Amino acid sequence: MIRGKFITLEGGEGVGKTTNLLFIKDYLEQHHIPVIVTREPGGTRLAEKIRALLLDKDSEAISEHAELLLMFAARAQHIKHVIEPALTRGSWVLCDRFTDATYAYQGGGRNMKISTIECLENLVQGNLRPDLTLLLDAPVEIGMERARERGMLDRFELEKISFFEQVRRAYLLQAELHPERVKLIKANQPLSDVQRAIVDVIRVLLR
Ligand code: Z5A
Repeated sequence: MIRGKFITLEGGEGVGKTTNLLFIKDYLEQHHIPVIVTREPGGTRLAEKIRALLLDKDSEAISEHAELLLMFAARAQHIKHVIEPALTRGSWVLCDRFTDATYAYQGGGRNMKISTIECLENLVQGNLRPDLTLLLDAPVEIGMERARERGMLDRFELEKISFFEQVRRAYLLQAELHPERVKLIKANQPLSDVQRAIVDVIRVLLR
């Protein structure tokens, strides 16, 4: 059995990850590729409970270390019960956020040590890394405006604009550090143009 490909979608608030994930799923299915769609934090029953704890804006103040460890606890469950089994049976996995989000939010946004994140990444993931990461990038205000229009904001979405600027910079750094894996897509253009750029990148994986 040929192992499936692991594709992640990344970017700040409201850049269009969820919208484009469904578009990519349809595109792959049209090419007869078995695919599952999942998300982080989340993707299993336990990991979804951890997600609810992490996004709850009314919880007690969550320490930075607790936040980081909860992200990786959810990820460990997700990898073991969803991602690895799917890849092994030949299915492709499309995941709404993965560890680049940890480098961006906990590393960039919260200023946590990159070496600590790397250590947890190696512990929890072993050799598992995405085959392709689509980084949807747009000025922070555009994404925040889209998120605001959607209504209720979660614990992360209540952060200050400077936090999201740091997140964006950290994401762009990930693209610089891993140019072979992380492909930058301009997300502040009409959806049809965003999707054309996505197809150009995905097509290469299909060859
Ligand atoms: N987090 C973390 O800190 N560390 C980690 O390791 C991980 C996550 C994995 C939950 O993520 C939070 O967890 C997240 C980071 C943290 N914090 N926040 N915030 P999430 O993925 O669930 O949350 P999100 O970023 O807020 O996702 P989102 O708001 O759902 O955004 P999106 O999926 O990128 O956008 P969308 O729903 O597809 O689109 C938003 C709207 O814009 C929608 O109405 C679309 O129709 C519209 N849209 C999309 N594209 C376009 C274009 N091109 N033009 C015009 N309108 C558009």
